[in-house]
Amino acid sequence: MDAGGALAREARARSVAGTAGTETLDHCPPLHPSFGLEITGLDVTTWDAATIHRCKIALARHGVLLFRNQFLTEEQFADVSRQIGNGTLELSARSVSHSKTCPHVSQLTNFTDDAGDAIGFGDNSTDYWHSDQEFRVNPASVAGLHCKVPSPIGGETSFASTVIDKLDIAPATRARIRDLWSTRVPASTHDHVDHIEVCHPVVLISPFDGRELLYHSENTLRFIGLEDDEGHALKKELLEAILASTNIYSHVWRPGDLILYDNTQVVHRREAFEGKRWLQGTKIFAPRDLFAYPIGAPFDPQDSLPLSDKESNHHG
Ligand SMILES: O=C(O)CCC(=O)C(=O)O
Ligand SMILES: [Fe+2]
Repeated sequence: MDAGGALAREARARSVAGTAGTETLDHCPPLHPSFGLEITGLDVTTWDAATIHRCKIALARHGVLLFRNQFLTEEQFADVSRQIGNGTLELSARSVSHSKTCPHVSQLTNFTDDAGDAIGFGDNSTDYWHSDQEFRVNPASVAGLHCKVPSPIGGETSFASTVIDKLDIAPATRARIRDLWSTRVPASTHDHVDHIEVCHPVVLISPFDGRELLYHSENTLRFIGLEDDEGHALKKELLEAILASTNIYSHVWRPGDLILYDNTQVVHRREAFEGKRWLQGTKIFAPRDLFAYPIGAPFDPQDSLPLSDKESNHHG
């Protein structure tokens, strides 16, 4: 048997294994001891179907994927986002951020055009821990961020895992939240979404591996069926568990970084920054066989008591 033939057979076997999803990317370096992977040695503009499949599995298992040195056009970023999801993207809820040439890519930046007009959403007053799209009945729950210009000071994006097994939550609380639902409303700057209150389950189940995921953030407005005080206390208890310092990964951006994250496995926020910063974002409908889905419903505020009016102004 010649060496070339053996190598070709091996490559074929590898590619078949990849197609079947048996070859994982789990050897890649973690971003944090309990979640996230940096996928190395890959160009997302030329990845093949088997590699895309392996990346979907890696995202379903690890919650956050980082790819360095991906200098993408807006069209390439939108295509990559469609490929990692179910093929459909959602528009950002802030129309000021819609790219003029590729509206499903949002411009997250304080850069201005030649006339001095904003080219995107540059406000930094909304840096709360959140889950993208949580104010929608049907959230596009996977998201992409692509770095064009990192800020010279600060401006990391921080992620905290919501995988319940890894959180310090008392067993009694864990049992209590299993059948609870909570609500959200859009921010006042969200002009591209219905301004209704929506409810979602507090605990989601990953169809990939059965893990329980906490769908909870600073934007949680009320727990259905709980009184005000009880709701406040529960909100605080759950946030403290998610935001334990050992449960957070803060990403320091470099130009060309691409991050894909599953909003059911992490919450995130932008950290304070100085100077110019330019990220781009996509909101991605996830394949339902691999990712938990926070399918919700409109909620009638007459049915329950609010946590407080002021908390409805948090956002991301
Ligand atoms: O700019 C960032 O670091 C995060 C932006 C973000 O959270 C979003 O667009 O949903
Ligand atoms: Fe976000």
